[in-house]
Amino acid sequence: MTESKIEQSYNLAKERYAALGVDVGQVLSALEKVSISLHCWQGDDVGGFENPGGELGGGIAATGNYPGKARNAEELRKDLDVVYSLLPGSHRLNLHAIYLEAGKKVERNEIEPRHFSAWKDWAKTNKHGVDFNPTCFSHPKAADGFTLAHHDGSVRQFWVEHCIASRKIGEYFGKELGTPAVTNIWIPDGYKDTPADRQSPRRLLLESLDKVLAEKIDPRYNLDAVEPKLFGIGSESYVVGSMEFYTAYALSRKILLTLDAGHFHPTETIADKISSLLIYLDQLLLHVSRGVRWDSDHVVTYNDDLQAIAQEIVRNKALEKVHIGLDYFDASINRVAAWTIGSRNTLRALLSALLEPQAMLRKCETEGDFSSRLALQEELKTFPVGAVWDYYCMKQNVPVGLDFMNVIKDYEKKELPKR
Ligand code: RNT
Ligand code: ZN
Repeated sequence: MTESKIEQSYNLAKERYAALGVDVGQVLSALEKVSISLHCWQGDDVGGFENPGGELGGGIAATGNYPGKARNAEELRKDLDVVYSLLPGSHRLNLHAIYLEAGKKVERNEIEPRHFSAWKDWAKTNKHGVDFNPTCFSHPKAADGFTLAHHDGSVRQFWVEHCIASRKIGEYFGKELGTPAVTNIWIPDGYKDTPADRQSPRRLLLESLDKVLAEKIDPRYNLDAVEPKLFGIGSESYVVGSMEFYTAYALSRKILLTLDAGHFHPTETIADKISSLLIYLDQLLLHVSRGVRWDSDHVVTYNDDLQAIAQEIVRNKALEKVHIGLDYFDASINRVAAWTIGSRNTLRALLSALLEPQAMLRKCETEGDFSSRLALQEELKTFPVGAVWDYYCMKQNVPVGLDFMNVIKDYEKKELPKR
């Protein structure tokens, strides 16, 4: 498509939205400010660089064997640079502790900011904020599926120390980059089969988390989050860190709660949780993901769930309260494409939500005119959001439409055979 055609379509679209009282120019400046946090672990199937050939374990799994996964941090950054170049706007990176560059084996409870200095330099140069995660899986001390809630106090202590070290790394990124890191704790702890005692591990988890959070860190540098889950691989019957546990925990400790779209019953969506939680919690972290039958972490597609999440963030005026991260790992397709497609979809869903004629819809609702509300909601589904998206991409100097795939195909030809 030529520039003038993109512009023409945009102008027509703009008129359609203006007729509903929506100022598209304002919408685009709001979208420009949105920064989503790209999960480093899509690039190497959650392997990390702690020890070469380390096995992924702990209730999550990446499936597929598409060639070309990043084998070291340099390759991962190179891949990420391509992804960021295909996304309109300026975005963050979500880093896991196992992506350290230490040059030798460092125990998880001994990781330090200096092991992440190359990431910091890269983030600074490219103006990416960084978020962080302790890695409480893929480790001998997590092999029986328990970490912070382990019945053995010495194992718990090890993971407490790892989480404390991780918060300090979050703080370091926050200070260095001038934007707070959200340090998110997810642990796999749970049982495959019916437990005899559901409460004791939860009491231990509470105790461990309180130790992790004992030291106050300036929220300008680091924000803490906890991520609940209903079930995992090997923890089908019971997960210690459930939604109820962590909601109450986050609320009582004034930290963030993380909602992962794949962590609930298959028909339960996280979108409807946002408005309630934001009445009580100041901020949330999202792991935008797509479960298929189970928490399978498929690439985020432009489906109803994603649109509902975006709508809830926008309708609650919560773009500054909801940190939007992605969380999936598909090893069956080009990993740069997986990142790019999911990120572009998330941004496009936010655009679509921002383009909603909220005043009109709410008016129908308060007047009890539900037929008009439904008619408008349905009409909006085929409104020309794509024309606005294309124009936005053009203005942001990133590929329009499918052109991003040409860049990825070229990169794949040049770079991936070397791996
Ligand atoms: C696992 C959680 C967690 C992980 C990442 C790698 O079920 O979703 O967020 O996916 O920490
Ligand atoms: Zn997650």
